[in-house]
Amino acid sequence: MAPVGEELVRTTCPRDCYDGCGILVSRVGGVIRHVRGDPQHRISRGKLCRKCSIGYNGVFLDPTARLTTPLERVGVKGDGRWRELSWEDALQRVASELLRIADGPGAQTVLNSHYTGTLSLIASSFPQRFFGRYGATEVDPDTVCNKAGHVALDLLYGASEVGFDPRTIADSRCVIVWGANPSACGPHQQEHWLSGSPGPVVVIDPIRTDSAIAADLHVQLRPGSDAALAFAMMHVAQRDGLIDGAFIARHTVGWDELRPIVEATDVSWAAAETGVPAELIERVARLYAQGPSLLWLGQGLQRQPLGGNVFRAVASLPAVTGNLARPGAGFCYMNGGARVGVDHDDLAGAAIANRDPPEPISQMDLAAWLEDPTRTSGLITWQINIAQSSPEQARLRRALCREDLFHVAIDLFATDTTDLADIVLPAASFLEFDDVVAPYFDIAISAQQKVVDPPGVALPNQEIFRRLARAMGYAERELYEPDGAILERILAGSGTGETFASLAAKGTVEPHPEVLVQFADGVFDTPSGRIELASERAVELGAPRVAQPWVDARPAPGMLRLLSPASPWLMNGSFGNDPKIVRRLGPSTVEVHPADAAACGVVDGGEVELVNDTGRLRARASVSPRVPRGVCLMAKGRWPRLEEARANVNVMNGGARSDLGASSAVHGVEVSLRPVR
Ligand SMILES: Nc1nc2c(c(=O)[nH]1)N[C@H]1C(S)=C(S)[C@@H](COP(=O)(O)OP(=O)(O)OC[C@H]3O[C@@H](n4cnc5c(=O)[nH]c(N)nc54)[C@H](O)[C@@H]3O)O[C@H]1N2
Ligand SMILES: Nc1nc2c(c(=O)[nH]1)N[C@H]1C(S)=C(S)[C@@H](COP(=O)(O)OP(=O)(O)OC[C@H]3O[C@@H](n4cnc5c(=O)[nH]c(N)nc54)[C@H](O)[C@@H]3O)O[C@H]1N2
Ligand code: SF4
Ligand SMILES: [Mo]
Repeated sequence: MAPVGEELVRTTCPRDCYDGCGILVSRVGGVIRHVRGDPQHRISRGKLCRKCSIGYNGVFLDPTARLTTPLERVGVKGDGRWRELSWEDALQRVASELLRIADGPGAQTVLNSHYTGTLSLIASSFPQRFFGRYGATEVDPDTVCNKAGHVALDLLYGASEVGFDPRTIADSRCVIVWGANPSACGPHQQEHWLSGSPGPVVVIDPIRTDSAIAADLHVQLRPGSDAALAFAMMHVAQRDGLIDGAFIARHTVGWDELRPIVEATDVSWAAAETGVPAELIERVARLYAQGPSLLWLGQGLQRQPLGGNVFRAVASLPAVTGNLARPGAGFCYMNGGARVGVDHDDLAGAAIANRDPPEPISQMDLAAWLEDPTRTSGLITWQINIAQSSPEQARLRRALCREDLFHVAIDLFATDTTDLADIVLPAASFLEFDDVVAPYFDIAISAQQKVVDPPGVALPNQEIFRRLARAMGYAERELYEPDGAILERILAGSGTGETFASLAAKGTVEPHPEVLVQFADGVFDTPSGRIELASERAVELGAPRVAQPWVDARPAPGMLRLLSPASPWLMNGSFGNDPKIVRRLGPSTVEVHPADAAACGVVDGGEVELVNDTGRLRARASVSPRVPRGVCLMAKGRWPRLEEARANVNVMNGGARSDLGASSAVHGVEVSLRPVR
């Protein structure tokens, strides 16, 4: 029975997740009783995922776990002694340091490092107005996650954030999930969308994930061999007359260059390279090519040394087989805010940005930049936990300890990154301010509604940067625009006719009542105006004109390829400090195939050490046939500060970059494994 005085508040989960769940919060006497899925929401259907149902009712509501007031370090970096400051004093201190740096070595020596702690539109983009005005060097956010895929799709299709409309699955006859793991990363899409596929579901993943188990076909290939598989599939389609010549002629350029490579691709060669039986390749190729088929391009797929080439090869499939521009067909990497009319440049203040902004740097270079006083004097980290998520963890940690690096960290919690800052600023959580969310799989727009006041004096990101702008003495009105005005503009742009209040009452609105057909207009924003199977721009980026059937070299004897994708219990690092989640996670574990375990002398449950040139880490071995030979698996996102070794999997990540976009190739890391006696 509902308690007396219960109010229900509808809101939205703003995490970096395919689902975009609707939430219903129960509040009594101004205090949150519980946070649950909204039963009326088409995706969440009354249930949050396992991590959020724990974390949003656990650490997110625990004021003793949250940062509640600005802090200034008093001891040496990292020794954990702090002094509380008022907002005014904290922001005065930040402003005077930033002005000192701008007058001395230059604003470009301050790095702006941020990512997707929240994806609500104002909180994630408004602070960019400040950084543009100041002239800081941006640490290109997507380079730690999905940049190679964006660049590859942009080369081919002139767009990477225009995906299929998921509702078109009703018209499809086959869905391929290629290098994504919705069972962990989009659990509601797995349970309610993928499971409703009218045709067979194919999962292409080296790991036997829960998505692979639930699929009709699991193609368990070697990591980094996907381009060979894609070429073999195109070969089968071409050989069996399943190529769409009319579509190719009308909408593509470069088939004449791609075709000879496709024709020369030998299916048995691809079978040997990928480790996938030739009959299975043939079967999946025909299924896909006959269509109409959907192709979900995962982010795990491109976090590879040749991730850009892999993506170009796989993403050529829809064009060559005509699985595009018709119902039930298309590909999806993600659907960007522009699909619901969001003007990102406007939100991020492009109009007031420095005319000649410094070149962004790759997250892969973060440690090298931060350890170099001639290149960096300052660092502002907001909604990112670099000491958890970035490569070269030990080197980065040493760089963050530089006493002459002025570091401001903004977060909800004390993290490994805030631990090493000079000034720590407390951010409000999504339950504590109004905003709007545009999910990146479904084409929808949702309200994030304030439920309670923030703990202590915590503030939303955007308000922190408004106050900082004032402390800097900046005049541009864009730096002070209130949330209400921005919300109104976003909603006007969405064409939904909603006000914030009406959207909040509904939770989520899908602006297009009819199911969209991807690229129905046949317009592609490439130099030729067509899909560029061959691309001169690729050559300018140092890549071949057309995708190639290239395969990563196998690990040297004694080495295993270490995959570190998402954990179903964590959202990147978020919730890694929730006591219940920590218990569920148990000790740090590495999964390894029985044959490799035997070869390394490793036993199930035994303690092992993972070693490579970048670092080493101890873990508990879990011997499992879920993982293929030559591969080991350790999820991302544990908090170094809660581990005995003060490190997580990224201590072994050397920061190698992919072939396109200077993006992370973390799934190419190799390690050796040995038992600890
Ligand atoms: N629970 C949970 N959900 C999340 C996140 C989280 O941390 N936890 N993170 C969010 C974020 S930031 C992102 S970017 C998305 C990512 O979500 P996804 O797009 O699903 O990507 P990943 O989980 O990184 O990896 C997906 C799969 O790629 C596989 N893979 C690795 N190498 C290869 C390869 O060479 N070939 C193929 N075919 N597959 C390969 C991995 O085994 C893994 O199962 O998830 C979001 N959702
Ligand atoms: N080994 C390995 N490493 C990886 C990956 C991998 O596959 N393997 N994946 C990479 C990928 S895909 C990604 S996206 C990155 C993610 O890396 P990060 O972005 O560093 O992920 P989190 O650790 O979740 O850090 C987000 C922080 O934002 C905070 N936060 C949440 N909401 C707010 C807010 O409103 N305001 C502010 N100021 N802070 C907020 C959270 O408390 C949290 O500390 O990790 C990358 N690292
Ligand atoms: S993280 Fe994803 S699955 Fe979990 S509640 Fe949020 S939107 Fe839903
Ligand atoms: Mo990501």
